[in-house]
Amino acid sequence: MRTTVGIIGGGPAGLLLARMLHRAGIDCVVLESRTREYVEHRQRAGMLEQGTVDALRACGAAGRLETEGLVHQGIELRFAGERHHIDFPVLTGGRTVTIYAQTEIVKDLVALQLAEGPPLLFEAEALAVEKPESDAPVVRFRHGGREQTLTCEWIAGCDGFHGISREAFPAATSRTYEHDYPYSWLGILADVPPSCEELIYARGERGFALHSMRSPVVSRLYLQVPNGTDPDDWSDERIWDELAARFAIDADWTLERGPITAKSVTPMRSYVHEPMRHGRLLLAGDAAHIVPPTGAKGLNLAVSDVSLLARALTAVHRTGSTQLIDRYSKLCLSRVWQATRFSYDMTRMLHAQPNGDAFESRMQLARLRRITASHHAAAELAANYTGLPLPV
Ligand code: RFL
Ligand code: PHB
Repeated sequence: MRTTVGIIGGGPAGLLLARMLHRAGIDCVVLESRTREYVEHRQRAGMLEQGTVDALRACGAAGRLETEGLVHQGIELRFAGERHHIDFPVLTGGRTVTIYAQTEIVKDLVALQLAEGPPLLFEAEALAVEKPESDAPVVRFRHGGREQTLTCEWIAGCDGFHGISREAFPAATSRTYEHDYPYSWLGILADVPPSCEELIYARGERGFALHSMRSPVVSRLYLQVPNGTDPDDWSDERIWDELAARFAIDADWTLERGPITAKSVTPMRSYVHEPMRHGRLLLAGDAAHIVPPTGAKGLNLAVSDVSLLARALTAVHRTGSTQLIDRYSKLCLSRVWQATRFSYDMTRMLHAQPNGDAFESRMQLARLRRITASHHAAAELAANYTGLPLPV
């Protein structure tokens, strides 16, 4: 098989890149190791920056998002028994965020791709990227029980944190930066209307909790738990009791409970691989970097990476100019490091230290007090949360 751009991974990064390239008249093939059913039901992100919504809209993939997405004007910070509203439009000159599940974005992009787009192969596992330094790099993959090759002009490694694309970077030129946090998130989906109109980020001595949502009738909630926690150790009743305790405030407010339909534990980690390009192989999304979910940046970074990548590949295709491709890694990484910093700060500000460090606890409260007392400090949070502009 031959194509212009071989895309490894059919998550949000790979699928959106394929859509953007298709709209630009560039052919590509997407190889996804899992089944369609699996990728469409993997529970993950839900908060979209305005730039992410704009990118989906610009490539004709926002039809359902326009009607089903929930536009949010801010978030609520809870601490010390108090609630504080952070008003995004006021603080950012009109920006908002949208709640629309990653599963739904993936379903929308898969449907478009199968109907109109270039080939998308499920259960096609990339085994290796070969000759990335040459003009004709190759993806070796297994599909339908046999090994095949896909010869490309460019290869996009969109295969997530556990993918194989990064392995094709020579050790001598790769640098990785990592930070593991001493806690995880227990996430649940529940068939109950959200008990709030906007997301609640709650900090307390019992640990962090987040109230998010998927629709007017489905809630998504998270609890800070120790690393290594087995979700089966948490009965539904224990989860609701702990959530209610962590969200408790002095005012009258009740957390509505309902049947829990999914439960999982996610460790918290920051990771960045530099550079994001080697020869004709370009990384995008979780394949190159991951952030803890407290800043809600992972999916949004995947979208900004592929927006830059599609722009760069389109320039090569139309004019032969490699100027943007040559700057791809540097441009992405500047935004990646800003999102890494923001996610780190949010995580450190909101999670209880497992060792109960009283000084850290006071520092967290001082940071939160500053944000709720100062327009400048709140505007800084709002600018980062709603998304920094794409670098030019
Ligand atoms: P993905 O989604 O991991 O997709 C990679 C795809 O590549 C496939 N693959 C292969 N295919 C072929 N051959 C191989 N050898 C392959 N190896 C892997 C995989 O099957 C998969 O389909 O990466 P992508 O596309 O870069 O997208 C990144 C996002 O999924 C991720 O950053 C977000 O989900 C992170 N995240 C959040 N991001 C946000 O922006 N806002 C949020 O609110 C948010 N909440 C979250 C999150 C992640 C979470 N977890 C579970 C880590 C909440 C949670 C709990
Ligand atoms: C989610 O809705 O899953 C979500 C929202 C905000 C976050 C993390 C996860 O910071």
